[in-house]
Amino acid sequence: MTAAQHQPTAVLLGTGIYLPEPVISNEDLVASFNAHVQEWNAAHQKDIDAGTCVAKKESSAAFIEQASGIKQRHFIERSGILDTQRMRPHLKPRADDALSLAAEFCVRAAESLLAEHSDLKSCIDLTIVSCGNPQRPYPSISIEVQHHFQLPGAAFDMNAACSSTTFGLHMARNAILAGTARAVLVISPEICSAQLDFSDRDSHFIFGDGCVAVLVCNADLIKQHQGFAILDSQIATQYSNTIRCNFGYINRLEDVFTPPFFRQEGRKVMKDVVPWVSGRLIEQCKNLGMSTESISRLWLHQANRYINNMVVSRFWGRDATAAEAPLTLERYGNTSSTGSLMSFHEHHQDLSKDSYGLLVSFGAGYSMGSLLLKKR
Ligand code: CO8
Repeated sequence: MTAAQHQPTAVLLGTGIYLPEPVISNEDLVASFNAHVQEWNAAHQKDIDAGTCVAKKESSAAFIEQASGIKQRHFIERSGILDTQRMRPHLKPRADDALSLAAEFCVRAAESLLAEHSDLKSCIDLTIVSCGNPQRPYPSISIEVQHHFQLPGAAFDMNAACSSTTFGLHMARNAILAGTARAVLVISPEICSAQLDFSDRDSHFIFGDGCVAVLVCNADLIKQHQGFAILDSQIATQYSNTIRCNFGYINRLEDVFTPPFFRQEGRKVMKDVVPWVSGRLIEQCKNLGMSTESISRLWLHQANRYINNMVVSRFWGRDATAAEAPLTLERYGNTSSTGSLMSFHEHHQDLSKDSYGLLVSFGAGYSMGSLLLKKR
């Protein structure tokens, strides 16, 4: 093949993850939530008795584990969340010239990855910070991170909700295939505790905080046996209001302030997600001329154990082993766009050379991203 015919291949070379140290178990979370309910109901007793207000119901650790599979999650801080008078983490203000919280998440997730591949640092032509829970509009967190690591090239932030990481990887692969970047760093800092209403029984247990970093590069830069080749990348969207967060600049213009937290119609989401995601994955394999049995592993978005089990059983037409579709949500909760990469980070070493796996996200929007990976 001549140099002109040479087709670049994008390789997922490595990943790094960061989880803040504090952990909140279902039991801790429910104890504080139920104390809040008792205080709230006592304060609103007159209205409850008059029928002008509905008493709040208590939460249950057993329900949470049974309905979602989640047992605990990591957060930036415990005491503020568990304080019934506050119900949100404490965060000390930082000076403008100090590393911001989201950038700190990025640095902690990426530092060992970059140390391991220090020879490639000068080839990182693009840094993408892609997440569903951004800290601020500007200056871009990605530029702050680029500056911190003294990386060349350009940087930008993007958001595709829980599909932010796979959409970021899609952009990274495209840049490598187009020859506009030799290597791309994609990082997803998800500070979910900031947009979660810890006084809402339906959603107080869902999320956790965490960050993933991924280094993608042109195969020509590295040794043959390293990483996973990204052979295909698909993204898709379909408008839906079932998962929504209205936080934004214009909230302060509204006369009646409605707290702009995460909210969802959980049952409807569950009904929509399973056929959409499994159908698209089966179609992706078909279009690539592959059988679903040739896929050894599904690294899926980590929202709910049942969703994943149902997607997996439709995809393969059978139940799968825990190793075929590994879960991390038990320990980390739903860490938004980082979930499938958390699963990949912890569960890829055992795959043999030439094994195939699909890295899959699904999220608000709706949005879905799926990348076909082949172990080199
Ligand atoms: N404690 C005790 N009981 C509770 C609690 C609680 N905290 N919450 C609800 N209940 C009770 C309800 O009151 C209800 O009781 P009753 O039947 O007497 O009225 C009963 O439990 C059942 O309530 P729900 O129907 O609300 O509970 P579910 O079984 O549906 O479980 C979940 C709730 C776990 C939130 C579930 O609906 C779910 O996971 N849905 C999927 C959506 C999801 O995973 N969201 C996560 C965040 S968004 C995201 O990550 C993207 C995901 C998918 C994207 C889709 C792309 C196409």
